[in-house]
Amino acid sequence: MKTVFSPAHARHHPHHEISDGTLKPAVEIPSRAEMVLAAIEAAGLGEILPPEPIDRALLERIHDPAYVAFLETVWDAHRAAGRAEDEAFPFVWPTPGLRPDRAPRHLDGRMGFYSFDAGTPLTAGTFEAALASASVAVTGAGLIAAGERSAFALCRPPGHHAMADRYGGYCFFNNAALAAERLVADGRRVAILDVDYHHGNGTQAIFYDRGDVHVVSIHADPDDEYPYFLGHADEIGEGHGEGANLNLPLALGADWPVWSQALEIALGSIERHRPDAVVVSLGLDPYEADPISHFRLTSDDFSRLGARLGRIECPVLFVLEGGYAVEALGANCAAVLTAFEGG
Ligand code: SP5
Ligand code: ZN
Repeated sequence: MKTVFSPAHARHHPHHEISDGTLKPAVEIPSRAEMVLAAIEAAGLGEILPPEPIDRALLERIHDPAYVAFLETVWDAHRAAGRAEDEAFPFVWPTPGLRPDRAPRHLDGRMGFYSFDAGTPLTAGTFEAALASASVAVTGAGLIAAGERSAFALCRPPGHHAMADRYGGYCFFNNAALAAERLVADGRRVAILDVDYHHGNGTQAIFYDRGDVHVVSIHADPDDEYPYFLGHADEIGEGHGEGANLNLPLALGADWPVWSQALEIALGSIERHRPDAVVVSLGLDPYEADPISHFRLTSDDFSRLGARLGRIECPVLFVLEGGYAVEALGANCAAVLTAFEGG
């Protein structure tokens, strides 16, 4: 399996996040991608390719052009405002009842307008890193379009929380959605299987009214876990997308017997939609030792997951999402991908 990777990920370098009610050390850090890269090299997974530049028109079919322009210019605005700090957090949002229809002029208003949480700082190279991550995903989709049976998009920063016009959950551009859109442009019916511990609220929202991309997610119950405000089982899609969104929320503490039951339901649903390509939003944060998560998958379970996904009949693109147990992250990711190939 070929991997697509860009060292530009390291230009997004947060030091802190706001979570657990306070300022904490960041968990979405550059060493994550380096650990994954080292592990797939050690496993001999296959060739590692750089991304091709992303088609801006494709980027702007998924993301609002004004949002893309905001991310592209926000750090200059941060410096122009005389701010010397090396990361910037939003802190005020246009919640219901306020005006959601206009982006303010002020930097703080704009950060709030284009985000939905304070867990996701902007840094000097955030735009370049996020654009490279999106390019990695779309290049991976291009490999599938060119006839590969599988490919791995080693994305960082992750993407599945990113909305059409808002960042959050450590995500800026929705890499999996962009990859799916690239495959739709190739004439394919696409399914996205999101196995990250957190609900992919951005992916769901982007495709909610579309029937050509089927979105299925296994995640921690949003009553108890981030992102809290989306991801329930009664969210089934709307309009052309009615029936094309499936949420499988699980109680905290889910282990392989529980989790793999949801996986079978997810794969059954995907099979019934007869996709020509599957994009797997591969979060490794269901891991038992993940520092911010509460599922109990073991490293062996990730091999079981990979082997099971290896039985999907159409081509599969893996897109890296979350996973914060940095020491085990590479091995767990390589376990999925090598078992996929060998299983
Ligand atoms: C891509 C991805 O996995 N994003 C996850 C964003 C989660 N942000 C909220 C983190 C809340 C952490 N709470 C930790 C509780 C354990 N002490
Ligand atoms: Zn996650």
